[in-house]
Amino acid sequence: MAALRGALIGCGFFAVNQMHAWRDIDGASIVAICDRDPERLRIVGDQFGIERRYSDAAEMFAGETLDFVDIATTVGSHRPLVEMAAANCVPVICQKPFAPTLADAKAMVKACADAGVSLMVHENFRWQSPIQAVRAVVDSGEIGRPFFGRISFRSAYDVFSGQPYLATGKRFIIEDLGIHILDIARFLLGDVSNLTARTARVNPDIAGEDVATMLMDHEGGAISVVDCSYATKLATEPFPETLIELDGSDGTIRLAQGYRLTVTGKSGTTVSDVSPPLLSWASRPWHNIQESVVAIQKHWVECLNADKEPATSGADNLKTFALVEAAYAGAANRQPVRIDDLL
Ligand code: NAD
Ligand code: 89V
Repeated sequence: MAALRGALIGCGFFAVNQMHAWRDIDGASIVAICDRDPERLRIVGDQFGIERRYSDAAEMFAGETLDFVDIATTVGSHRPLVEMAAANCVPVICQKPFAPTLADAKAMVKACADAGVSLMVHENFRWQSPIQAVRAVVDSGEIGRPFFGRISFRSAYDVFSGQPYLATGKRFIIEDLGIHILDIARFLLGDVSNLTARTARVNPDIAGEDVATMLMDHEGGAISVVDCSYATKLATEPFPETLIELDGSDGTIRLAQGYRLTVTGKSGTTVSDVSPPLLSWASRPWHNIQESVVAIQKHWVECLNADKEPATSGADNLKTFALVEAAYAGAANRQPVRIDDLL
């Protein structure tokens, strides 16, 4: 089968990981790139040997024959670019956060559905190998029926040096990072019916909230706590590890700092190291995230070739995005939010 011809829009901080991943994946290659910043276009074009370069996405769609487009710009441009892909009948991957609002996200899903093009949100955290390892244990039935989960991300890592825009938005940790952790909660425990949230801003130098605590009812009966902080100074900085506690009717799972997975279940207790591999182009501590980028992009190629809906399709991601909206609304009025009312 001929390799799928892809184009990348947005050649910034994170797109470099996506470009490395595309280079590692058989069956797809990036044939054109686009960025409105000529310096970023030059840096990424030269690094990855891409000759076909555009400063305008509309010109790129007009000038290229593409099997898919990979949008790695920041959130403000996601809706027009996804709608442009749909109008050109080009299947599309869009970075998280998918949209500024749930109404925008719904319109983007509809535009792609109406055009009959596949849409995947680059929601990669659930593709991290330690998270996949936890899900495999749940699926094995070893701990029985999960009734409680705590999915936790607490850190004081300086994310602002690489991504300065994170310091300036009115929304910060839930929209940027919590969205991943809420998606992991859905991935492990299923869809959510109700959410209660509290937020705080500890760092006085940023505009948005940097601490969020959420309590959720899952439709299958489990309860989870999702807690996120960028104001938590620890003896050993855990960034970017997500720590997990799951209690089930027959046992427990603990994913602890240092990628240590302890399972106590029907067959006793096992402790294993589920550290992600360090890919040749990856760098610690980002290697966990970097490996998941390869995994989600491989999944996209498999889905496109098999005409299958991706795990984090636009439609699926609306259910994660609704949790983000619910968390902000619920934290503002200190009331629980019913998720069905948003979808
Ligand atoms: P960035 O600002 O470094 O890069 C964005 C690039 O897009 C810039 O070079 C900018 O010039 C370009 N751009 C913006 N609008 C454009 C348009 N209309 N046409 C062409 N180019 C345009 O941002 P970043 O830190 O790389 O983040 C990009 C996205 O990736 C964000 O949505 C962010 O949340 C997400 N992200 C995801 C992960 C993850 O693990 N999934 C990690 C970091 C960032
Ligand atoms: O994964 C992300 O979306 C990043 C970071 C881990 C820094 O929050 O923005």
